[in-house]
Amino acid sequence: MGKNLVWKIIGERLAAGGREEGEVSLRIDQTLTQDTTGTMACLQFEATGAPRTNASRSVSYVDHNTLQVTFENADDHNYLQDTAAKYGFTFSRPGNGICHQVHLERFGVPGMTLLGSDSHTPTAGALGMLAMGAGGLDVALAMAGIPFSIPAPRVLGIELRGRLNPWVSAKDIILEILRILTVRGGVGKIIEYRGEGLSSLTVPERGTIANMGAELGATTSIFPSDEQTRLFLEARGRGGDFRPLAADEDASYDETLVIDLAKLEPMVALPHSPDNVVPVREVAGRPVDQCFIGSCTNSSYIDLARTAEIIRGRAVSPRTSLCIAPGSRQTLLMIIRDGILDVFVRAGARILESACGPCIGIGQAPSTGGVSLRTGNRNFEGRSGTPDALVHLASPETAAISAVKGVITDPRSMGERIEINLPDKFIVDDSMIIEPPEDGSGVVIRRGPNIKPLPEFHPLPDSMEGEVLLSLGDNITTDHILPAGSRIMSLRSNLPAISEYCFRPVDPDFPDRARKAGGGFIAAGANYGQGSSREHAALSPLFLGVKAIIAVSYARIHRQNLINAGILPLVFEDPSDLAKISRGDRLELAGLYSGMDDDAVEALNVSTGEVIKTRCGLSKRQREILLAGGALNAARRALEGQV
Ligand code: MIC
Ligand code: SF4
Repeated sequence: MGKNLVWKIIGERLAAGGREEGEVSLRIDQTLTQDTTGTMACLQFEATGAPRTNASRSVSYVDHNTLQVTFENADDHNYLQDTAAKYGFTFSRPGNGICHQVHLERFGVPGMTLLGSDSHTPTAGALGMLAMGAGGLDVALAMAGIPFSIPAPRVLGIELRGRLNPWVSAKDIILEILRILTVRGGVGKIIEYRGEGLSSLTVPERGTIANMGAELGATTSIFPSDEQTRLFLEARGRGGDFRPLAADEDASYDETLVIDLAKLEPMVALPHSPDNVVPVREVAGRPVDQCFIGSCTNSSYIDLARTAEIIRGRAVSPRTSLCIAPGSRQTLLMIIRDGILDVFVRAGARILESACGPCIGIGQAPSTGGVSLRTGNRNFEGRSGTPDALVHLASPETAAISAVKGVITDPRSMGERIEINLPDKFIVDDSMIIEPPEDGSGVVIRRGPNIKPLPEFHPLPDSMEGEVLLSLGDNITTDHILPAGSRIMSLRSNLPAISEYCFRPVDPDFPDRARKAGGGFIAAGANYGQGSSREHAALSPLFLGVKAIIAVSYARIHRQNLINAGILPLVFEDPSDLAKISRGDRLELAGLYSGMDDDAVEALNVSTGEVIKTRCGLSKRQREILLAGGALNAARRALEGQV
């Protein structure tokens, strides 16, 4: 049996472990950070004592909280620019674009590994990279030269057959896959796309699909590097980075799924989950207050060119607001050159900065109870900044025609297909990218008053007791645990201040209660911590005294972030035991050291007298991290040992 592409790349980059060991440690070629996870990543990189990044390229992007509504934000950006110069990172200035779009255009290289402190880093899988999201600390450690570990993945081969019909696009493919597999369907897996249907999908379209693999919970997604990849790189003056890559003809997969592209139709994810997917025709006619075309999922030139052809000569409906954010400055320059921006402005669209913006609640919060139709990847409750907004996710085609009609509209009602001819050459202008000096040792780092030191990390004790602070259901997102939005994101480098918002959407009194109780435990259902890579969703609970979580299951990145922070993530042996833990109960966990070795820890519910069996499922490396009091302590020891 031949090899699939995933294991070929793993084979090339393997530092330790393997399929049998249950974990693989990979050498990381490139890293990316973005501003709202990057300040913490840089503070942690500084704490490792490493003089300069070890990666062949580390890019520090400022693309999330670019509004600078208060000084904290601007201070953070200065800090990031200075750390980039000092430690050898390429710096992408605010306004240069969304990290995942810019990384595809300027830096991604087929066959390389990429680790990014953002859950949508897998977007670069569109180029045949093995690109993974992680907490800032894991990225900091990768920059310090420590390999990155993931559970040995199962590989899901998704075969695409046939060709898409007019008005059906890449977004509809991934929405259909989400409908089939759900937000938990990709956990523990890497998705590898294959089949003859690939040949008609350009790299940015593949990027849309790889991007939303994060919503499936997948470790990452990857496409072969083929003729489309070559064309994409050559059009951007990077033909030299091309390298053909594919699975062996007779490659085997742990699981397979076949999608017939010709059978797909325009799809939409209804509030409040990316897997709540139905065909657009089922909700056609629903009034729309706002449409947003942008985000790292659908903001490339091809997305905007199609949007322009739909709204050319038309006007945005008076009841609807249409906002458009080009994904990168390169795309912005191209749509200026090709007259597309002119079409948008004439139609009455509002043009936003090339940044994340509305996707993460930074501006354009919908009206109370408003219906928003967006081309992004997440429609979690409250994420848009309006707690009761009804956010729907769809393709740029569906969003554009709906903005014109003022109601959700199936783009197939437009009639004949609109053909877009992609330019052979794209404008290359890297003037908002700053390369670091050869020697950054003399750079003095500006640190604003909002940049606070890291918290103290303590080794895991052998026993713990305390109160159950929250008992939660399934699919709790990191937006529930530590919400985003411009105001709260400005506090990402100030743990004491941001912790005041911990669990606010679930229980606004949580920080006070946690402090009064002297910390404690959290119980939760399946897929706890899905969504973002923000390690603040682990660090804030740690800061408020959370010692362990017992859940039915976890999202990969969040579970590792908990371990990195020194919080023990336990799993119910019997998922129905979640019902045996209520808020306010007192728990006792004893014999943790031997329990971790034996993969069996008993939690005594002192309030009810019941004993609840749990598992830890920790690798040797993860046990060591917890015993050392978190990944930073463990890494410092390892790095000292190297000297
Ligand atoms: C997101 O889409 O939720 C974010 C904001 O990009 C996060 C990162 C963050 O919280 O800073 C992510 O996806 O990892
Ligand atoms: Fe930015 Fe939204 Fe993409 Fe996250 S999902 S990186 S907030 S555009």
